[in-house]
Amino acid sequence: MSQVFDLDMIKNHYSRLAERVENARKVVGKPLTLSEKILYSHLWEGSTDVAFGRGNSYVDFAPDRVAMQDATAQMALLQFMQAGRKKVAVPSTVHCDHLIQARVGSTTDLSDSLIKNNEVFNFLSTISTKYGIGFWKPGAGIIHQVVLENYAFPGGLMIGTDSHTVNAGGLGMIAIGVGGADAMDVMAGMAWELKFPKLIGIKLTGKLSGWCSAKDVILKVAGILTVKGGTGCIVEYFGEGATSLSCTGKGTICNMGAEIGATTSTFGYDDSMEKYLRSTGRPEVADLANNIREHLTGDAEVYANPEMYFDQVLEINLDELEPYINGPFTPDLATPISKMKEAAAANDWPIKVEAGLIGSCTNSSYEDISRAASLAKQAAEKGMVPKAEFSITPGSEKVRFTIERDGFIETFSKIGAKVFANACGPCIGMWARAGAEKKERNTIIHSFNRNFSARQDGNPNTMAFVASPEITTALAIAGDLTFNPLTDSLTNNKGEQVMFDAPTGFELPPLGFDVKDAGYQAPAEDGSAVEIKVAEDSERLQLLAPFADWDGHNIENARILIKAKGKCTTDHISMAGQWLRFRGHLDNIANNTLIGATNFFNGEQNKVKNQITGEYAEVPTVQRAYKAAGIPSIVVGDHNYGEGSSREHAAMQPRHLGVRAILVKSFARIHETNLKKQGMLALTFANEADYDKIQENDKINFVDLVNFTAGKPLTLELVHEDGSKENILVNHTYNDQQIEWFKAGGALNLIRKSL
Ligand code: MIC
Ligand code: SF4
Repeated sequence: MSQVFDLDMIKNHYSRLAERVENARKVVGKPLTLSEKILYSHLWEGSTDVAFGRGNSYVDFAPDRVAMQDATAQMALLQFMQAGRKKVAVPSTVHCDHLIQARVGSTTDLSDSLIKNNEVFNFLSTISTKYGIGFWKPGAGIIHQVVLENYAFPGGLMIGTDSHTVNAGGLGMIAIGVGGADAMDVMAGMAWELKFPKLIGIKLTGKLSGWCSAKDVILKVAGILTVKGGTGCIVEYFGEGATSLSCTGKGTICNMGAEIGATTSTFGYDDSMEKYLRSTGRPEVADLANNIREHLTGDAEVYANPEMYFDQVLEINLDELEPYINGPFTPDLATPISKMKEAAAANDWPIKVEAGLIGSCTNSSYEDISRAASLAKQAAEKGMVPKAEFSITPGSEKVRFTIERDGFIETFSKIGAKVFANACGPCIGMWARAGAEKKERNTIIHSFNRNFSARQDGNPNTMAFVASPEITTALAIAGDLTFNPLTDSLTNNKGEQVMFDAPTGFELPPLGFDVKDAGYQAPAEDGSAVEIKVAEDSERLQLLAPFADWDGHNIENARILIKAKGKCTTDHISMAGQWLRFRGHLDNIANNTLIGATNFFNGEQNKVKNQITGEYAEVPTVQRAYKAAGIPSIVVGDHNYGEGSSREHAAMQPRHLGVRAILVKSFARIHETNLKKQGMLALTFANEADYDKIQENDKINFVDLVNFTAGKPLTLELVHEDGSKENILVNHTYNDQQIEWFKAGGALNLIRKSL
């Protein structure tokens, strides 16, 4: 039996929507995009008399719900425990999905992970029970798939401690990834602040056919906008092409909008969403949404003349789209499949595909799996088996149960595919890949969203390419990166040349979804008696100690811990994979701080100069030495620093180890906020070229930190080794409130004080 969660909250919101949208239209003074309707109907103050400046007004919002996954929930809830509340203020959920390692297959892997992560799963289950949080057990599925199936609703506003929270845009939400400290604020009943985003409109015309799928839309968009093109923006899709896509296909597109740095992406409510709501057991929500359809999509004038209402407009014709393969090492290096032969040769990418992996929150819907299965079936019938290792990770137990019932798992098994547990698995480096430790150069292809160095198997020489599940399947069978299933044939076991027919599938299960045990655990009605224990000697969990407040002085004689060269994502700052086990223990996880970043001065990873001894050592070791000696330090970086994950560990670890400031050319949004929340200085070069002025043995003095003011740049004095000095200007985006966080040593300290 299915259950509609929090129906009253949805009813309540919908009952006020018409009035709020009308009011917003008056204030803004023109027709509204869907994004504006959702944002203006979720103001913390209820309404406003002034329109907000896109890209500059800080606005307080009241999200409808919060979602957290196991790897980030630990830190979010360790912080929430200190907020002094009995219960969460808005509906919230925890999902156990990141900590399950893919090794031999679903059943064994799941039971192994229950043993290995017992302490953490228990902590999350108990703390959820206590504070009124819905808990999804290990094996229930990947957070974003479970949220789409159960909680997402058109017109809603949600935040989640994971960058792919944006997936729920597929069901017409504004869903945004945040750090745990932001989630804590909302669960503690406070407003959630966001700089009012700019708006990118993407008009989709035509209709997908043949080998193309929703994934190819976002792979193409990533190629156009690049990994930072969406920063500070909401991407709103519209047009006949948009309504022709399935709801989960829309989810795929929104999901991977995280890879272009977009705050989120969304689509207006339409028939595909209605069908999905009904199919996932929520006809009540579909009926409610149908009554107010016009408020759950952008105004007609906006979609007719998008240039007048969006800050940037793109148009993509789905009739002309071709499948894309993006990578390696970055999700925006987009190659159309017809150009792969040339691109691979020109870049010397290994052509042999060693592994093909289907799954992740991006592409693990019933539709995705049914289309991939149609190719697996053809392979079996035409006498082919995958040349590469081939695996499938279903997105949720609901999807897994249904695809098993419908025979797809059997189809995959016939060609030797492995089915892993319903979890993140290889997407987040939880993949015990045999031989990865040899660090050989090799190629893999997957249907996930991220392909940063070392992300899937810990091997920095693995070149991971991102594609649709269909293309992933075809290339795993061919074992060849340059195989183009649209034009090329393969040799089968009888030595004949055979070609694939284009994949086919089902938008939704023809027989409906089914599941025996979806894996949900409801919280206690009254959790006040529930006790939360964290063992003193635990290596996995550690209660948080408050960070020190600012001493009121300029920072002086700061050393450069590392000047990072090129890409420095959250995976470079705080690696996942095996390190996920320490996500609840700040001091232990701090031992991976910046070990993946490349040192500008020697081109090496995890090797920086210790200015006390003059010797080179590992980044965490050197930083611990500075901390012990009371020497302040700063980290310098390039563009889009902190791209990728929402993990606030990437901000808390340097903070814990005593780093004072991060100075870069530009930041990714979530990471910048995480730094501010944790009481760090997040600064950008006013003049990008000043990055080149920073030398390895420099000492840095803050000249005017004592006058830290919103909207005013700061001055740093660089003292070079030869005694010469020069000043540089650095910008920041702190508002008054955020400056208070800095002074207090972090936002949580302010809450602690108010208790
Ligand atoms: C990811 O895809 O990198 C993650 C793992 O889901 C992260 C969250 C985390 O680091 O725990 C994300 O995207 O926010
Ligand atoms: Fe999990 Fe990968 Fe999705 Fe992150 S991107 S939530 S690791 S499946």
